[in-house]
Amino acid sequence: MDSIKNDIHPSLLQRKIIHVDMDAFYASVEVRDNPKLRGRPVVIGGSPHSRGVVCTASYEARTFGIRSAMACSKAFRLCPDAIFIEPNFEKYTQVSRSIRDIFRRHTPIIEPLSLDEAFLDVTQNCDTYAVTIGKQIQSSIATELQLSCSVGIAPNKLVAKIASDYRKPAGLTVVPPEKVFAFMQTLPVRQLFGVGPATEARLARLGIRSCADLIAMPAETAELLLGQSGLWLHQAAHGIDLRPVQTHRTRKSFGREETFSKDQTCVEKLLKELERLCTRVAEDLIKAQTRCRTVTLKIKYADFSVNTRSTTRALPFHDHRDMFEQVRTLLIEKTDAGQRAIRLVGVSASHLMKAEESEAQTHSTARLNSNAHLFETQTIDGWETLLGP
Ligand code: TTP
Ligand code: MG
Repeated sequence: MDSIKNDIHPSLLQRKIIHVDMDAFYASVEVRDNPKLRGRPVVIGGSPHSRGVVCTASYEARTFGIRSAMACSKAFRLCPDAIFIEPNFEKYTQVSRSIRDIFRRHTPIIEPLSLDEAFLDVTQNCDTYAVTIGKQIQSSIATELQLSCSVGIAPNKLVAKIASDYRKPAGLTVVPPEKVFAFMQTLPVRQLFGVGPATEARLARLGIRSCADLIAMPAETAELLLGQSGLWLHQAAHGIDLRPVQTHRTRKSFGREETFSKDQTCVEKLLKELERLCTRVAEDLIKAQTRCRTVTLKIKYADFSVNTRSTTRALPFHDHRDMFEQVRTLLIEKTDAGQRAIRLVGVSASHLMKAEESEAQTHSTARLNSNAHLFETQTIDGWETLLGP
């Protein structure tokens, strides 16, 4: 990795990536459609007296400390004058499609990350500078959709995404290959892809707060301290990311969750809601012509602490009843349901298999082993334990 410090890493000379992220997306769409809201603190989420959380807030509302994922009641306490608006997902999906149409004028290599952000690979656009494309996109979005976005341009996805967040709103930040290393030096580790609050705290306990701290240590030390993810983090801290822009993202999971209007301790009521969620997830799986080998139960207790428990099987789950039976077992055996109040429950399905693929596997496995249930595995605190014979 030392060569990176002196020379430009070869991977930084291979791609030109643009990351576009809309500014205060849901809020900006609502303000656009109701000019009376312009300049006012706007919060998208439930009503201030509901138990919902804030999806996003206009920049005016952010000056009061209101942030995404904050309880609406807290947002109301911070700014009683804020205007609270229910999200209109259909509308945002429609706007998101129009934004993608604008991207497509410049390249077919687009990887949407959510409704409001995407990576574009413009390596092949040899006759136009990436900066020019970034500015054209900002200008089209402003004139055609009356919305603003921030743009990051860099030799890879990691740096482009950090760059788009560097100057918001309506910013455009370019990090050319020769500036990547210096740019990364200045950043806190939290900016690296995959570093959430838990990893950030773990790194801080090891004295690692900035990318510069990671850069200062040999890769072997990072691996020794943090395992496999230490190597990725060490590389990322240098601004190296080899991931291509992926145009076809295959879905990895389907999930549904519900926040109760009142914290729940009654196990029967929890089970009733979980049964409903299993039915909805199973419907989603059928629509996508897929089946799952893992079901995960998510519980958020009244104190907002979250607990997930899952079961993975060698063979896919049959239907919503099969999933629900497993979820019921997880709830009763692996959570504090009934003893601690619960705010939210969720069910998700992962380890997806195409329906026909799972049919083929079911038949071949059935021939090998009629006691397939003995191959169930269970994930406990991240460790896979074989519950087999
Ligand atoms: P973000 O891009 O994270 O936020 P933003 O576009 O509102 O603001 P910024 O200018 O900082 O980019 O998320 C895009 C949209 O996704 C956001 O408008 C609402 C939704 N969202 C949620 O519903 N819940 C969340 O916790 C977050 C972070 C976003
Ligand atoms: Mg955004």
